[in-house]
Amino acid sequence: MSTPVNTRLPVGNKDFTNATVVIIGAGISGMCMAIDLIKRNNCHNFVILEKGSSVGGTWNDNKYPGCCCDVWSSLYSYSFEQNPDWSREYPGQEEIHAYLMRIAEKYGLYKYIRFNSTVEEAQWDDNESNWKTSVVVTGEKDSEYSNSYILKSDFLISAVGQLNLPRQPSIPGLEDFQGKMMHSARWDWSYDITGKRVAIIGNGATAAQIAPEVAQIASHLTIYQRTPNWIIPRGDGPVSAFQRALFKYFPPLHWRKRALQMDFRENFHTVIKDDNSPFAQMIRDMSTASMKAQLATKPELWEKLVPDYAPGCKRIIITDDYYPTLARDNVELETRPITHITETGIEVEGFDEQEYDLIVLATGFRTVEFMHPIQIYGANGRPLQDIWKDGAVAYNGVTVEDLPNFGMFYGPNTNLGHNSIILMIEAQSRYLNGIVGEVIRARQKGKTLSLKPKLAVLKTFNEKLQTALRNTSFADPNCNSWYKRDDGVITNNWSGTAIDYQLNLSKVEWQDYVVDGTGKGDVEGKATTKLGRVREETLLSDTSLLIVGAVSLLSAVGYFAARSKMLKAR
Ligand code: NA7
Repeated sequence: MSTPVNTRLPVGNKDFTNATVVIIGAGISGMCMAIDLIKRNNCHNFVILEKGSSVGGTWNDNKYPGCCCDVWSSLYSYSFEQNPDWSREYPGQEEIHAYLMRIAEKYGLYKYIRFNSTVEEAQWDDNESNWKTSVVVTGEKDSEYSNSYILKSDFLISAVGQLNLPRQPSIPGLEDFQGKMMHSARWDWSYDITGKRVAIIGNGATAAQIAPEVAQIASHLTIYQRTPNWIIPRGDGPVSAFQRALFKYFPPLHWRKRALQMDFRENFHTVIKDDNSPFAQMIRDMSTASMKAQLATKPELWEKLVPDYAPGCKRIIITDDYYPTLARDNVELETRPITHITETGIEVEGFDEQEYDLIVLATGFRTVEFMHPIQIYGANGRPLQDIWKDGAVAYNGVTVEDLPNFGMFYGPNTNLGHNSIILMIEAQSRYLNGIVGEVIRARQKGKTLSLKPKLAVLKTFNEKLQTALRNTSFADPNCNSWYKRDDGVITNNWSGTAIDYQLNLSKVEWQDYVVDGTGKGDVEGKATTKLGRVREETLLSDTSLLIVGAVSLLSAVGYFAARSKMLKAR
């Protein structure tokens, strides 16, 4: 029996190297986990280790011109912190980042976060039943106190995301270029593009956002496309002040907007499930028609821009200004393969070099190596590389074979092509907090408790998932994408709808876990813990909504009337 831990106390100076829970990453996932630790488990004894110097994760990393979300703003926020004030239908990076900083402030998360702290390695200790996480302090002044240390914890959470490690393309000569080169996720705003000759390598969601901004100020822009994408209109625009006021004072209207957007996005899953569905055909038709209409003056590009794979196999790009950008006189689309990067420019097959001042690498992220380059060692010192030698697999996308008391957000097979990732993250947080809750209770009693998924359960889960994925548009062999490995195995995406996933994670089946430690008796006999899920889809008919709306309107009017009466009476 060890000393009971007061998990309500935040980690202070004296216990700097001990925490009940360690979370790696202060992005949307890490913040969600932290908020739920406080709200659901009344646990304050945790530390968030963040490599960067701000919260926001991907929304702090990606600051390139035009950076915005391709999910509607009303749907791209925590369900418990819906923001009535989004200025646009599709939120820009700065607005999302500001929203996340506000949330961190509101929930008092800053006191738990250690910025400029890079996790290099984490090892599970079978004897002590805890994780030992090696942290390197990269902040110059902070490292004067100590430039590295080991942080012990009962539970370890990875919230590093799938899109955090920029991918440098393997193009010969990449290192030789003497001009300016930057990856989209490391944008240098001190570099002035005005009047410059710019190349963008890649034409994915990121390039489609950068190109329209760069084209307006650069003297010349060439976009190097390897594979065309299905592109559909975005229909972006400002959210009027009137609409925002309505959302602020009558939240049910905002909930309704979000629920309708959720319904629409969930229906979009048909495209992924059935490549021959009318919805999939509609995407093909809409994409081709809008491309031809917007590029009426450049018919020579048409054939190059129509994909030969199923819509949804690669991420469908949602934009209003990509084709108009290609129509500009100072913009060129290059589809011949790049052979070489020289000191001054780029060479393509059978053609001389084009010279550039700036090369933008919009070449995506290292997505299939989850958590890379962090070294993880689980039970009996087993390295994660060995556990995942046949590819990354996690039970429900969150817990991993031979990694006791470990949970991950946005892990293997939890990405979506059709809906907001925040829906998945909230479900993961609920589920992981259900598991962590038991470990916390054990620690409060001075006991140890460790949980890891049973191998047989994990295998069955993954086989079912992979069977379903083989029948989705993601699996179309005519396309490569960041959703899958080179051998075609889809390691990143979920097969079903967001609701299917939420339902999967709405309960913890304790029989799915191998339980160990002095507190195992409290968990072993348990059957199921129901956690529920956040219902995002439309719940109320229009009539019920009208009644709810009328009641809130009357309450608001009543409140203001009573308030002004009181003020007058003073
Ligand atoms: P993506 O979607 O992975 O796109 C990367 C792009 O870079 C894509 O067009 C690639 O062509 C291209 N690429 C990658 N390597 C090379 C080389 N070596 N030569 C030429 N072209 C190359 O990344 P994004 O940043 O656009 O988007 C990632 C996600 O972030 C997005 O889905 C949103 O969810 C947010 P390819 O298509 O592979 O032929």
